[in-house]
Amino acid sequence: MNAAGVLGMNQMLMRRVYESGAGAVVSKSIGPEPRVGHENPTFINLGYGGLNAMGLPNPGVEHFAEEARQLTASGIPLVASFFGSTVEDFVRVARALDAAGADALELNGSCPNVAEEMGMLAADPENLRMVTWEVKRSVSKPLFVKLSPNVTDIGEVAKAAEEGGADAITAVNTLKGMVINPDFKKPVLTNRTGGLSGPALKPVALRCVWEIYQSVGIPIVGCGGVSTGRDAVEYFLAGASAVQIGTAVMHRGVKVFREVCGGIEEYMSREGFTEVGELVGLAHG
Ligand code: RRO
Repeated sequence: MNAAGVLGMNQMLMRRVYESGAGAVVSKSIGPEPRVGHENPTFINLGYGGLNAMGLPNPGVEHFAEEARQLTASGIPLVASFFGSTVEDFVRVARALDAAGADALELNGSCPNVAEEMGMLAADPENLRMVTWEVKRSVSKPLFVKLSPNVTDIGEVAKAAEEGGADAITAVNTLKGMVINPDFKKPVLTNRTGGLSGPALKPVALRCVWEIYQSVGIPIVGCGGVSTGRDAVEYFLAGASAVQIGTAVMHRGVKVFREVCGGIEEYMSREGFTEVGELVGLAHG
């Protein structure tokens, strides 16, 4: 899959992701109302990763539902990412995306770039359990819960999501960071802080998947710095059953999906595996 936030704003872009070899597509996180997001600069290419503070720009659920309908009518599997600032918001947006034909929903409780009440639901296990529960009982589709690496015990947070009824965990969102320009003596991003993604995030995200695998029984979708087949295999060995690709799409374009799939196949045939499932969690012994 593509990671939420990358080529997920409309059905034409998501169609392109699917036609480029992704098994399913993930939307940008959709909220109750349209949002323009933060002012530029909102993205810095650090070479070893990206730092973004987009600020949840999205067309709002009413508009996006139409994009979702058009996409799913052609049989393309859609995971609709969504957020809210209250439980009622989360439930309302999730229900609308469910009704619009999304095949699964990804609850984003982990954006590092907005005010606390909207961003870091996934830092509080109790709250996350409750919101997951309320959403799960309101929708008919599988519910993924996307977690933040900016927590002390991600296993505990994942457990709370599982207890709330999550069908899968997506791990992880971006790691909070910042860049200061010494000439201007100011943070570069308008938002000051942002979320670190790409290769720099990979060891952290992989460790998160490892810990989550030891703490829950539901499937894990790995996300953070995947750009080759070998990266994806590392995630499978740590316990993920699928991966999402974000920053690498920005650097290498949509061809990265086929290249990663090809790399996974190459590894599997060389090592004598026939199904990805055989790799899942293997590094735990
Ligand atoms: O839009 C963003 O600033 C953003 C979101 Br919603 C998120 O979940 N993760 C991220 O790094 N940026």
